Amino acid sequence: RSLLKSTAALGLLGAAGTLFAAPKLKPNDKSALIVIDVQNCFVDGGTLPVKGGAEVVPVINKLADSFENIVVTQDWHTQGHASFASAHPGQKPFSSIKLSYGNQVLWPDHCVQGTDDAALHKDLKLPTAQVIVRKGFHKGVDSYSAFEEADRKTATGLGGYLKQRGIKTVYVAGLATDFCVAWTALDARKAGFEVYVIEDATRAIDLNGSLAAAWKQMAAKGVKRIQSADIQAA
Ligand code: VGL
Ligand code: ZN
Repeated sequence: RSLLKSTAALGLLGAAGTLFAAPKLKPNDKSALIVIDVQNCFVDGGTLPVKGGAEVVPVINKLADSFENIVVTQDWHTQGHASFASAHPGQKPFSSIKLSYGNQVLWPDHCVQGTDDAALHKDLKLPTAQVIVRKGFHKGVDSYSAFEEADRKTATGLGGYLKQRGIKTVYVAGLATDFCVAWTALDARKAGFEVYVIEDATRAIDLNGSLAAAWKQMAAKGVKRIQSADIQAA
């Protein structure tokens, strides 16, 4: 009798497992996937490689099938850009300095406009993407965020574009989790969007604890951290 009882209990547990499994997220016509900076510069062989950067490509290609609206970004710097260590005599890549608009991490020269290094990764297949936003093209100002430059004044226009198209929810993927993905996600919240970051569709630079700090800041601002498997496959 007790055996019967526990078998029944196990059965119930099993049923509960299927009944209460988290429902998948279903992007709709008011959702957009924002694919951040999946460019040659940020993968092996590029000028600022992010560890495992190319691994996001198949994940993003598959995710794209679930989205009606897709935005792609490209880091798109001038030669001699203010975010390049080489533009500041005596400075080394991955150090920080103060510029007119605040602190700036200095990077190796990367993603220069029109170079193969700045091109989108050749295996990224997003035929239905509707707009490509380029950012960081003002020589004196960086722009990690796809919404607003680092002076925190100059808009890229992406917020207006998404709003005019009736988009309410954005899902952010790409490179790098702790810089351009995080800044974009935070600015999307600031602009009033519901925001998900798809963790396994991102890879991080992780400079001096920047990855943990970015997740903490995003959580504090209501950015939701999810995995690609949480999204309903097409
Ligand atoms: C990025 C550092 C410099 C990024 C861009 O895409 O996360 N990081 N420029
Ligand atoms: Zn950059």
